[in-house]
Amino acid sequence: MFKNAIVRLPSQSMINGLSDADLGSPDFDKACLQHADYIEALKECGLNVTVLESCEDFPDSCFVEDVALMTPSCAILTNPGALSRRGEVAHISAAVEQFYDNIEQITSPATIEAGDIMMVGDHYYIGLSARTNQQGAEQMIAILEKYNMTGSVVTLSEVLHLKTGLGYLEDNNLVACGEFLTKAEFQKYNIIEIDQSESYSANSVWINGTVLVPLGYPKACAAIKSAGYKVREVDVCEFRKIDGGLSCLSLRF
Ligand code: CIR
Repeated sequence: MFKNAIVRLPSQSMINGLSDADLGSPDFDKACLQHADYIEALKECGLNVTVLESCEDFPDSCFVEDVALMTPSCAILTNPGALSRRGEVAHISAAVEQFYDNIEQITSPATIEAGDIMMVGDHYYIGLSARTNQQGAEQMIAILEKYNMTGSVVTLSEVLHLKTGLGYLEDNNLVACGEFLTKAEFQKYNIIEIDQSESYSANSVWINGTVLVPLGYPKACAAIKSAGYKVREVDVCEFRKIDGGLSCLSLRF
């Protein structure tokens, strides 16, 4: 079960966020309303939500998931592969210190963004992506092992981050799309297949028995409901325009 979440309010500069989406610029005012509803959804799942001020210098800084990995034993500050995002780490550390005594740090030349890390119990799958390199994965695994946890590497080629196409819903259930459907390491899970036409919804998030699903993906919603979960839809279409999904918008621990 998770108790806490940290989020950061979107900055007006989000219109300049990194994007391959080709969906136009986000509407800042709509994004703020969507973000407020996202916070509400986290609270409905029983989380205490720490809301950090927006950070204009960093257009992608509302995607706090990428700059820290919060485990039950320690927090690990990352070293984002996107240079424009590296400075976000210094801005999250004070908030992380409020909750953790054990704080570790990934250092260059290793790079890693925690959107590439999926937790399954005390094991962490780490995607090698354009943002996360082999050294990043190795440093992360060494830190996890120091705290009696484990990690393994997953290759990916079709999506930005591992969790762009994959999400663990606890109870041995995964939502997965595209290249992740056939990977050998995931065949031991019950895979809830996300249709390619709804690929964005593969970034759905389990929180304390409820699954947050992005609004507008009816097939995914139905499949997750029929697997027995309570679903809470959240409209994050303005964040999708800069390649952000539901999981990216919070740290949950
Ligand atoms: C980026 O490209 O870094 C942001 N525009 C989106 C980050 C999304 N984060 C995530 O998938 N964990």
